[in-house]
Formats: sequence, structure tokens, C-alpha cells
Amino acid sequence: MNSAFISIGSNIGERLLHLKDAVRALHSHNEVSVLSMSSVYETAPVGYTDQADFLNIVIEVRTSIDAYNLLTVCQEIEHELGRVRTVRWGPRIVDLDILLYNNDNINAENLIVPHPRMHERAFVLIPLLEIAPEIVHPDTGRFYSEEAAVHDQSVLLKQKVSGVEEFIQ
Ligand code: PH2
Ligand code: MG
Ligand code: MG
Repeated sequence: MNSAFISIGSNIGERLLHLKDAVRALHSHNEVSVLSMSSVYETAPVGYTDQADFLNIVIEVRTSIDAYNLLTVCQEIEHELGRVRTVRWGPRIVDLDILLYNNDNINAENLIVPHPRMHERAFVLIPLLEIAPEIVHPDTGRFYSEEAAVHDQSVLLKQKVSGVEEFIQ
């Protein structure tokens, strides 16, 4: 079995519903189960800032499929939930990004793990550290908590979540 962390964000329409639909879709996949999830955070847009605030979560999954197939599953879910790709870093119904996959380092054309920008994004680090406080970079061994401390991006706790099953009901 493999372990992965996935960041999910939405800033169009019923943002919370989109997060729930995405978690439910992953959890109902035969080869993926969602082990734990963070609270829901409301976050200011990073990168392209002229867009609505996001809701963001991070989930931990167990899976029998490899990172590339997990990426395909994530992209299929984005597609099913109606995501249309327009501006890079622009508004999206739902975005699922693989942050970490075991302790692997992957440098393929369509997939880089650890996610190359995760250490500079408070909307990723704060929910990740809520569910995995001791997590370290697979290469450097550096604690991600050291990175999180240096950001001043707005990340507000929006909703506490007591469990995956309850969240997707
Ligand atoms: N995703 C991006 C770019 N900027 N900002 C926030 N707050 N949350 C996101 O999920 C996000 C973003 C690219 O995927
Ligand atoms: Mg993204
Ligand atoms: Mg993405």
C-alpha cells in the first residue's frame, strides 16, 4: 500500500460542495481510500490574485495505484466535476494536486512530486501540518513546519471537520 497527500481547492460556485464531491469521488474509487482530512480553510488567492478566495483542504489517502495513475484519477475527478482549464493559476471549480507520494521524488513531464510550490504556499502547508505535523521533505529531511512559519498569506479556519465519512455524507 502507498500513502499520498493531496491538496484540494475550489473558488467557483458552491465551493464546499465541490470539495465534498471530490473527496467522495476519491473515497469511492476502488483503489483509493481517504484516511484523514484537514479542516476547511478559506484562503486568499496566491499567484494570480485577481480572483475570488478559495476553500482549501488537504487529505491523506492510501492507495494501491502508482503516482501516475493517481494523477489520472485526480484529473478525471476534476473533469467530472466540470473543471474547464483556462488561465494558469486562475479560478477553478476544483483542483486536485498530489503533494507527496510515499517518500518518492518524481520528475516527469506531467508530474513533479513533492509538489514544486507546496513549501511556499500557506494554503497547502497549514492544512497539511494539521493532519501531519511531523512531515518532512523526502530529500532534505527538512520539516515543512519550518516553511509554514515564514508566510503571511491569509489562511482562515472556516469549518472544523470531525471525519471523512461525516464530511462526505
Ligand atoms: N491554487 C492555485 C493558485 N492559487 N490560491 C489559493 N488560495 N488556493 C489554491 O488552491 C490556489 C491558489 C493553483 O492551483
Ligand atoms: Mg493547483
Ligand atoms: Mg492542479
